[in-house]
Amino acid sequence: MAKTVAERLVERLIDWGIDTVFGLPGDGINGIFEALRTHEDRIRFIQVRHEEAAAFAACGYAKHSGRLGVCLATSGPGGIHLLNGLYDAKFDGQPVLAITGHTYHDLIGTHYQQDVDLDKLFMDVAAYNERVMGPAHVTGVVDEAIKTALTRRTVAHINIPKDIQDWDEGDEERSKANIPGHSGDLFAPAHLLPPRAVIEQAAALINKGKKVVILAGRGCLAARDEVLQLAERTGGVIIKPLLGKGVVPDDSAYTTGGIGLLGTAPSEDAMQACDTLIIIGSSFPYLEFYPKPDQAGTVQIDIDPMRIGLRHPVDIGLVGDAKSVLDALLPMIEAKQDRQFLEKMQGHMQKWRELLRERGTRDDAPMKPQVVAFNVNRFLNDDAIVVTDTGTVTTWAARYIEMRGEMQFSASGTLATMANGLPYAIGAALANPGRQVVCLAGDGLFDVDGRDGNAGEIRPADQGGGLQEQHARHD
Ligand SMILES: Cc1ncc(C[n+]2csc(CCOP(=O)(O)OP(=O)(O)O)c2C)c(N)n1
Ligand SMILES: [Mg+2]
Repeated sequence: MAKTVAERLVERLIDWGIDTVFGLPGDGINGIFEALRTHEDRIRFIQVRHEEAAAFAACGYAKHSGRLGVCLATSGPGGIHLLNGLYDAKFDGQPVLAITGHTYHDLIGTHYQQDVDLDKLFMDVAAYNERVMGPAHVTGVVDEAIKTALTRRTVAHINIPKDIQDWDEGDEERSKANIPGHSGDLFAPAHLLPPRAVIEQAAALINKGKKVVILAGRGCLAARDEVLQLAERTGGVIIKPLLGKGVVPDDSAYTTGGIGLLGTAPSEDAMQACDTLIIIGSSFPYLEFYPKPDQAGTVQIDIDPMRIGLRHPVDIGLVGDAKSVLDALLPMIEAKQDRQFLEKMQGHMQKWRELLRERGTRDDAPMKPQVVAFNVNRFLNDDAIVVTDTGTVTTWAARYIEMRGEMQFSASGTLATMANGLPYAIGAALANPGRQVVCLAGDGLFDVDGRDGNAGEIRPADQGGGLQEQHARHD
């Protein structure tokens, strides 16, 4: 039987290994829902109660799996609702594909029902943004959208008018130029390494340093051992911006924890005193917490050349993934005997930990939020995934949750948008079946999107809500 555009879409997603789509139904995506229904043995649809939650869940899924997150929304208002979650993914560098509907292709631009050009609306948020024109168009567009999202670690968007979703080969007028099957479903990640001479220059700068600070962001999450080795050899201090909270455990002798408004005093002390700064996989935004621009010799390692020198002047930039660059750099780093700077910061950290314990064990009423966050640690598995909302709750999570073992952590870092936590947790749980997932949520969760806000996701199923795996229906 001839395949519809929607079937081709869903089958191409499956070819790319996608097995989870977060979304909310609507008239403008009925064709896609029918295709999801007929392929439900190979791809699951997770229904949320607000499209913003679908985009957050896709972002949480990506953050805690390293895979593409996918969300689906209907034409007009459904697509508009996705935006906040999509900006969150864009700002924190997560690959997310958004799929939306549009009104009938031949009524677009005539002020018809839900006639919102989402491909125009998404021009800023999406690095790839395309409207599907027919059956012969869809496969190539899906391939480019997914490759763009994965390569640039950002948002891609595909929009399909509702009637076109149901078109099949019988409606097709394939252009001669469009050879069937010409595009591929393969993502080949780049493995970049800077020239050896530049790595040597970086090593020489680092070897001169007496007070070394390593700012280890989310780009280091897969390079824990290498970051620890760098600290060990340089007698340096590891500072973790919020998204890098999981890079090294909090009880490591080399870390002074977080930085910024949610960070620790010892990290601020270290930044103010350092003579050498190594920024790895971080675009931590708060400029006032960096060393003064002429204070420290600076090496920056980042996978994206655009980020070199973004927040702080850099003497040497090394472009590549943190693990590979550190593997090449580490043999050139001399083991420093002088541990004065590290030991001084360890002293500050001991005092800081005492302060946290004192605040976390207060017994006055009403109970302080620090006490809750402090005690949550007792219930966390060594591989727990902890996510947090944006608000004062982020401070308690950032400071009091202690990363151990293989624990992961996430927050809406650069967009700092409210009520992301619960949908993040849903995405994280679905990407990591059986793993403990804990969300530190603010009560803003109940307010932010109107009735029950994003907490609509926890309404029991028998009240018409709740997280549930839905069988797509065409009604
Ligand atoms: C979408 C959005 N609206 C408003 C803000 C500004 N803002 C940041 S935190 C916050 C309050 C959050 O309340 P809650 O979720 O209860 O967390 P709490 O601060 O109480 O821990 C607000 C309004 C924001 N960051 N994002
Ligand atoms: Mg609150």
